[in-house]
Amino acid sequence: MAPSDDFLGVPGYWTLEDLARSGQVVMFECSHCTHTKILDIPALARKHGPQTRVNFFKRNMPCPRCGKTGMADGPVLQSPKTAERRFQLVLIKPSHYGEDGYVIRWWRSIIPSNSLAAVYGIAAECAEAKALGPDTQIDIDAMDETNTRIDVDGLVKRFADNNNFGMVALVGVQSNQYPRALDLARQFRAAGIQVAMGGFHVSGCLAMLDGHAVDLDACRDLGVSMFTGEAEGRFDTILSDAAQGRLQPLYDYMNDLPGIEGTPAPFLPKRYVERTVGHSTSFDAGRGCPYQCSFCTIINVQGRKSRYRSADDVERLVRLNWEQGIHKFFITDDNFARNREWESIFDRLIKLREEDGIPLGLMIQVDTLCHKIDGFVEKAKRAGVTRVFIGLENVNPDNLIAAKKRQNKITEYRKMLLAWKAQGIITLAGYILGFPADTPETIRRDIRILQEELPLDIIEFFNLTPLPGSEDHKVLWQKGVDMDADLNAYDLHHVVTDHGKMSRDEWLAIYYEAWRLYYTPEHMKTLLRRAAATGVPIASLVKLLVQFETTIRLEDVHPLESGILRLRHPSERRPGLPRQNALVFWPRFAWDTVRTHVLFGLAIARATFWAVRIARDPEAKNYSDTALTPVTDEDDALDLYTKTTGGSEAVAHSKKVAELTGHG
Ligand code: B12
Ligand code: SF4
Repeated sequence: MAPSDDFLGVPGYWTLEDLARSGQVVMFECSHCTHTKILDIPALARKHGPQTRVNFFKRNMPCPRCGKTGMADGPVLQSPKTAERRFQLVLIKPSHYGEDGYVIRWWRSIIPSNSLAAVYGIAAECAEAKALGPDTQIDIDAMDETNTRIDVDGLVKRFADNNNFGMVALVGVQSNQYPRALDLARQFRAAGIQVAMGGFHVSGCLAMLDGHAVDLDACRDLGVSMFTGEAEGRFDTILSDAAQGRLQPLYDYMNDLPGIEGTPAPFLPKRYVERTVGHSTSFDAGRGCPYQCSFCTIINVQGRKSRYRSADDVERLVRLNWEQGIHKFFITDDNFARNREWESIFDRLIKLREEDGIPLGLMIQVDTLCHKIDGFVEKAKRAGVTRVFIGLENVNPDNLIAAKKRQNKITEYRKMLLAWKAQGIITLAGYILGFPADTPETIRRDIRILQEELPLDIIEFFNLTPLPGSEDHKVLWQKGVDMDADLNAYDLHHVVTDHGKMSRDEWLAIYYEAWRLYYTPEHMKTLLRRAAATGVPIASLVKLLVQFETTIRLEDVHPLESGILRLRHPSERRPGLPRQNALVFWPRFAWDTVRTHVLFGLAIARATFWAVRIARDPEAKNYSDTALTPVTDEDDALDLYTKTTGGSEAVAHSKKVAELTGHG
């Protein structure tokens, strides 16, 4: 059989002779580094004999780039004409610089990038639909810099081999990643490669500021095209402009947010997902949040109206992933409880799990009132939720009101957390430090309240940060209040502006202290005891405790940016900082790696030892403490209500509401 002119397939049984006769070009794609290579059929036929089958090369030919064998995705046949036009689309989700000036990068990162998956899904559909015409193939490569080194020289060469026909897309760029994104862009632009950038920094700034702040002119100066809003339904326009070498300086879709039902789902092929610990992937089942927290950028970029994927969309993407063996998902909606379709989505996931046997494991994000929605927590459990992230933010009602987070009622916290505990689901909560009423003393007191009175597992501390795109930032910026000019520091792990009651140094010091105060050996043991008593998976909790206890202590990186085995490369140091001599750099790197991993190993051993002892204790199931005690009238005496400013008013208010409505 001779291949037809437009045939695309995997004809592994063809011989080299068949191929030579057909005049087609054969393309292999390396399954390890995605390098593509056009095979020289006559040369191979001379070397291996004309009767050698194509499959032989698939298994045995080393990749010219990474040297590994296994060209899994090939061979692909194409006519010589079509193979001439291969648009190179390289999607890069940049990381940012750590304290030592090196990019934060790991052998394996903990959390997948949904922004990357979202743009990949859209781009893949454009490629499949031949968005650049029938003769143009779109080669897509996706890199999350938190787990992949961006080999700029290699990429520049790849583009040069294709006459720079293509584009680098800097994806999901947050404010803290903007300086790194520009440093990458600068190198590609110097090689004449087209670059476009999207994500929360560009979108947030254009939504709230004057079109130039914060530092957007840097993109204009470099000739980097900016994209605001969402890419669904627009990406083909960008690709087509790039293919004609005519990328516009700005694509502004900020006031035109698309519906996302039926749009391409976030998706990453397995070879990328494997770069995260636990091989989990992600999708957003919806966008938009009805609330108005003043520190939040999301409502100003994705809007306050709930936009959602349908249950059919979700089933499709789950099945697509299950086909590649992936069944763990982070549903990235900021507040899944306010997704209008939460119930139909949960029902479908329950069906996939209980009837079709897909062993779903889910993490979701919700608000503090989610337990009041009938059936929400119970359905979450049946759908496969094992971890839930709650935007608790603070225990002091005055602080919550200052942040316009009025929907957070501290009188509901215990009920909500106990509802998740009753289902054996691990709770993680975000806790913000640096609200107006905070001082080091009140923060210490509040952490003790969190430990003793709230049945919470993991706390993630953040510094209140005026993120570009938020109302807080806009107000400070308009008033000309001093804010750190280095966007790299807007990672919520730094302090970037002043506080009324603490100096910046005091604030930063209490931030580090907060982590130490919460993750004491004593409290970690209490958390494991609570887990054993309530049926929370103890091994899973051990992993989280080790991650959250060690990342700041050993790496000085926020745990949400953590991973396994921190990697560094001399080329990844922030421009402006001195390049270290290789003879100094590598021995230091080796020493740091050994030292950190010995300490990391000890932390794992210690937590495992505690967990095994607690799990084996015949009394473990009978453990109880104030936090685990069901909510009663006696709760009024808790420090949560008596010690915080506004706490007792919150109790009085909640009682009044109960009296008036008849609901307890
Ligand atoms: C999931 C999530 C995470 C995950 C995964 C990261 C990720 N980006 O996927 C984790 C937990 C790791 C994380 C960590 C952090 N996050 Co986060 N995160 C989110 C969250 C909730 C969802 C991201 C998402 O998937 N959005 C949906 C996608 C589809 O939207 P998108 O990224 O904007 O992409 C669309 C468009 O922008 C556009 N687009 C994007 N790129 C490009 C490129 C081109 C060329 C084009 C044409 C279009 C385009 O097309 C996409 C599809 O429509 C957002 C809030 C939100 N609702 O977006 C916060 C958010 C992005 N995170 C934020 C922050 C601050 C952080 C941290 C620094 C803080 C911290 N310590 O937690 C760390 C940084 C670590 C890191 N390496 O990313 C801020 C960023 C604000 C800002 N101005 O910088 C946000 C907005 C939340 C907030 N607090 O306001 N985060
Ligand atoms: S609840 Fe969360 S997503 Fe909604 S406005 Fe507040 S911080 Fe933003």
